[in-house]
Amino acid sequence: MKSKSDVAQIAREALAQMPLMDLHTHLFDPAFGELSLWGIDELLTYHYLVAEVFRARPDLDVESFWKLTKTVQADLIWDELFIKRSPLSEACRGVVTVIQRLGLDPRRDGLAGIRRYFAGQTARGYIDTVFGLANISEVIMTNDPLHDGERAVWQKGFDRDPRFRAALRLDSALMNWPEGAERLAGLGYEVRADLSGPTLAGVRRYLTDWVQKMDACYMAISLPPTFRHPDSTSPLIQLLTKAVIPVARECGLPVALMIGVRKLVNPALRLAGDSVGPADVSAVESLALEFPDVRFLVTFLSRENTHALCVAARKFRNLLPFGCWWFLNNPSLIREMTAMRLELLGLGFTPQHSDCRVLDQLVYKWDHSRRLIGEVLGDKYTDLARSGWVAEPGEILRDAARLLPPAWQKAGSR
Ligand code: HDL
Ligand code: ZN
Repeated sequence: MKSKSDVAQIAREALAQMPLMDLHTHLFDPAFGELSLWGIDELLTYHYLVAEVFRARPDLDVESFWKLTKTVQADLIWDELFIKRSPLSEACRGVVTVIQRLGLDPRRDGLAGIRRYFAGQTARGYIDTVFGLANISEVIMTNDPLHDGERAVWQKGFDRDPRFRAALRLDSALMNWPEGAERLAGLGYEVRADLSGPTLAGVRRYLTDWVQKMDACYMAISLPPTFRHPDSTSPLIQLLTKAVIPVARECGLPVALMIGVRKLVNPALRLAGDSVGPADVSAVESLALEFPDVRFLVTFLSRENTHALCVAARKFRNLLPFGCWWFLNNPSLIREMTAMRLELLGLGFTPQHSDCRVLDQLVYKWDHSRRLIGEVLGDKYTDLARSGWVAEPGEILRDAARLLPPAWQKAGSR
């Protein structure tokens, strides 16, 4: 029987060493070529760091920055956020973690030395390096058939790398309807701006076609803080309840709702221009109540919604809270959210996804999160032991794999 003091260490080691599946990323199978981002210049020009360099350089003209080459943008970011200032932000520290885990020394090698390392890598070889260092078994991509470049690869067909699973992303088709209608029609789906006639059947056909073509794990959509359900005035609610959810039920897939994004509050920052707003958690309770046989993977962008989502998940077993998303993916908030979720939901949630856009980020986003989640989980086992229940090592490993399973199918069975 292990002692009380061992359980926390066993939990931390379990999180540190277990292979796991990454529920939501923007990474791509290498078959997607240029869409698959990797390397130091992509790491440095990640939109999180772009937002930060503009704060470091209020004099920097934004449009002039965008005209710079990626290499020059990276030089500027490195100089401002790593040389002239210590890289203390989570996004900056992440770059340091990646460089160090690759066996390089960011201060000794400098940007030139780091670039020389990457010059010696191949895209496919580097995928093996990153998945090995991060100990990731598979990632789930974010796939959009209405993105012309991505669709062309799907339509041409390719030998899939089993480490890259698919998720059908719905924003471009369904958000701000009828903005997507023309593009759906362009693909041969009979849809009308007023949702009349064959439209909902046409959207269901689009969803079914692409869920099958991609072998999608789930369908996902990001939603504004104003998202409400029920809402008889909303075309989006019609599309969700009469197209997305019926297809999810038919295909036996969950629907991922990612709520709280205020798009492009500062358009000049492009991808870095989105912000956050507190949303109405009762909307997902209402959906869970109306569709008890459909599973909803739910994450909110606002810290303020975290507790209410935990309570909602206690009321509706078809709600699965997941991840510390985007602006919440920081140590202080990962600790707070994971403790809150363990206390309210036990093992009935998915603590983290990486949201990586650049392949190398798998290394740091999971290094940082494994340590944090392991610490919080370890504290909970210590609390449990103090209360009189000393978990066995095998039980701790079993529990950890429930929280962060190594494969998608296992994620489905909570
Ligand atoms: O909508 C999303 O999936 C978000 O994750 C956005 O892609 C966001 O820009 C992002 O990369 N967050 O980390
Ligand atoms: Zn994302």
